[in-house]
Amino acid sequence: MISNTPDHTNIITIERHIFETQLYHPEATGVLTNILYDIALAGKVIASKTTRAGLAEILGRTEQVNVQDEVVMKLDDLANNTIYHLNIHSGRLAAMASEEDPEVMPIPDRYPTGKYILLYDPLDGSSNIDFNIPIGTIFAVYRRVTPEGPGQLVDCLQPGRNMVAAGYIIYGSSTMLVYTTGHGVHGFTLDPSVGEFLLSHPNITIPTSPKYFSVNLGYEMYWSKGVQKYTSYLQGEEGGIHGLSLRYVGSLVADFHRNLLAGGVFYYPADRKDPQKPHGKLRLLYEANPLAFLAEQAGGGASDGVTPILDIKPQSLHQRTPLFIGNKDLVDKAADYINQYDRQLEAVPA
Ligand code: P6P
Repeated sequence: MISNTPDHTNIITIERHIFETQLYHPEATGVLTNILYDIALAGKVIASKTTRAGLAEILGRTEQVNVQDEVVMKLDDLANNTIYHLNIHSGRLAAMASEEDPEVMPIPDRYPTGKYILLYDPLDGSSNIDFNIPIGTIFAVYRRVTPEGPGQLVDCLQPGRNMVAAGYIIYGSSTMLVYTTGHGVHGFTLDPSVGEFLLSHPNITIPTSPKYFSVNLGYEMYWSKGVQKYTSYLQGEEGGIHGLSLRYVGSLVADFHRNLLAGGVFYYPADRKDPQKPHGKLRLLYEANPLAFLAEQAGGGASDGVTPILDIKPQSLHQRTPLFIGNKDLVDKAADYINQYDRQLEAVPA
């Protein structure tokens, strides 16, 4: 006997949801939908490894150092290769670029090329792997701008406003995939018993009253005066906002996810701590842009302290940017303090 009780009608897989969202795009040919399927599959593979990292001897460091001059963790390497090899042959992409690889990765001649570009951070926060702290995959999808053939650097250096999809997979107490194609933000939780991402958080919007602010206060001495004043404001000093708690995991996806669901602001400002990284630590293409698309789609905002992240024209593949992201009024307040106390921030590559 067919029933229409919620138990039976509420099982919405990510495949069904992406397909139904695709209906907003009459010109869509299903290719973007299939790219998102493939990312979800990569997430399932990576999740299966992260939940066994302690047992499967894939904890710890490889001998490699990546283009960011960071030691590559074994799980980083596995995640990077999983996403690459699940997408390289599909005929849906013209190129990929990974936070772990120095150059653009065009589709080799032996495979068909498609019309999309995939930029990804395979496993952000990987330095936390050994401590069982949530980590995440972050991705952004663009249409290519070159007419044909293997994708090129110019296809990857598009402003974030051109993104057609973005999201992240967080490997925490549960594995969740959160994505947008420009029609709201939607969260899916992996049900390990059936191996499917099931809709658990439809139409996520950032709560209007924030609960948290997230920043590494250990670096306060290195910040500009405007950012120091902003931080005092968030702590209730000098007529500031009262009642915010400080939560900082040190894993961008975990910090962003908490603020997305509970309300708050995360910021990683430019600092004088590392002369090699005058614009802060986070990457524009693989971290700031996709999360900024999600934040704006959830009713929030994201800037480099002055300029909306999605308006920045990237100059280089691994460009870093300061990042203020979360409740729009809190992001805008940062700009007020920075404009009042600091010279104009430059959103140019490090
Ligand atoms: P810090 C992790 O290494 C990461 O790239 C982000 O996930 C995180 O937000 C940030 O760095 C933490 O950096 O300097 O506070 O340890």
